Amino acid sequence: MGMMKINNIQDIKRSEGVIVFVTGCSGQDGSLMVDYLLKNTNYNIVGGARRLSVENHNNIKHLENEPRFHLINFDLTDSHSIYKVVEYVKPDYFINFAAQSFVASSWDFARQTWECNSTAVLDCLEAIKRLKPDCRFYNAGSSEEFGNVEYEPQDENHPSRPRSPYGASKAAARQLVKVYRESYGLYAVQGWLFNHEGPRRGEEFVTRKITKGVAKIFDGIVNWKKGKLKPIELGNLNAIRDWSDAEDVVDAVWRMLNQDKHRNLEYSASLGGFQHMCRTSLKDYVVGSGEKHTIREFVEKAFELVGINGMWSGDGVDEHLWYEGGPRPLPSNDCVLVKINPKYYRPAEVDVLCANPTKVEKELGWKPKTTFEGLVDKMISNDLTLIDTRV
Ligand code: F7E
Repeated sequence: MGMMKINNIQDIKRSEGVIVFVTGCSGQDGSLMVDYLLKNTNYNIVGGARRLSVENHNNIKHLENEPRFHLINFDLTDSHSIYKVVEYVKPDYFINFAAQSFVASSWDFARQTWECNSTAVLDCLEAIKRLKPDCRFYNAGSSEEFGNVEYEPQDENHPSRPRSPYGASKAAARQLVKVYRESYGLYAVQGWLFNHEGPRRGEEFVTRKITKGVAKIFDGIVNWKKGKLKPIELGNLNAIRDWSDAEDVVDAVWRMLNQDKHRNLEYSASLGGFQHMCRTSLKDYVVGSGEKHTIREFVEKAFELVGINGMWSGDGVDEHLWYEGGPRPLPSNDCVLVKINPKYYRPAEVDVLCANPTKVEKELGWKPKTTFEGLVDKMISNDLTLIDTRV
């Protein structure tokens, strides 16, 4: 497999058909959005990814020879980069999945988080308003905006109570999206996406960290590689999250961008009619499974799926998961599967998140396909394959 071809923006000719611009297209959500659009529409897709000295195109390398996909270098924190795309490509949809998306890093890089997740969103809105006012804009919002929650499950009316610079940045972006929608009639929406995962998830997020760690331990036990039997080091096991399959979530995003089709909204073909619909009828939706699990339960499910039994002992920083049996007996019975490393504790924690997806299901017809167990299984199977190829 060669290097991905990077296109010049100027060379992407505005064709007759619809063009969708997806930022963060080498990330989990961006790449899944591109796959979804290739499968479900006949549109052309321009994908923006940041140029890195060491390329990371794993999530899009299967698109190398896809004629409807055009990769460009793009940096959300450079307003010129945004303006150039909107000016030359004139996209019909602008889906913003680029972000500083790792909550834990947002304390260490608070300003960068703010610039990428809030200020840059303002630049997108401003560019669209000036150069392509009928472009539909989606910004990735987050359940982290709810933060220190007031009630469960959280719906669209839950107040914004962020607990991290990340949550605050997404909450600010939401206000900007709303202001531009109401002031200028832009089709601009921002869903509250609860945690969503899959094989393309970055390895520092807790789900992927666990499935990758479990796959390594499984391999270490089956093939008896003592050096590989390293415990997975985690932080707060008591946090509760609502995990969905990211593939299901991008479908909800596309529905949010096409509310007129799902909710039979009337609007005249003129820009005035379009803007009136945008000002008066568009909604932001909560997207999640409505099911909650602790990090500890995720760990248990992951080990269970590869046939490893564990037993918990201790509390707080002393909590451990011990090997109790599985694919083979081990020479010693002191094998630790999981231990706590306090460096993964956060300065402030969001203890529990759980979505109330009633509105997105009823009004947009969204229906997730993957269950919690199905999701963990999908991630583990993928991580086991990655190990196999290295043996
Ligand atoms: O943490 C706990 C950690 O980093 C989940 C992003 O997509 O979803 C994601 O944010 C929980 C937290 O995701 C470790 O303290 C324990 O309570 O997988 P995470 P997140 O922070 O929930 C929201 C909706 C977004 O919008 C974000 O962009 O797991 N946890 N031990 C740990 N977390 C990590 N990362 N690593 C640990 O070792």
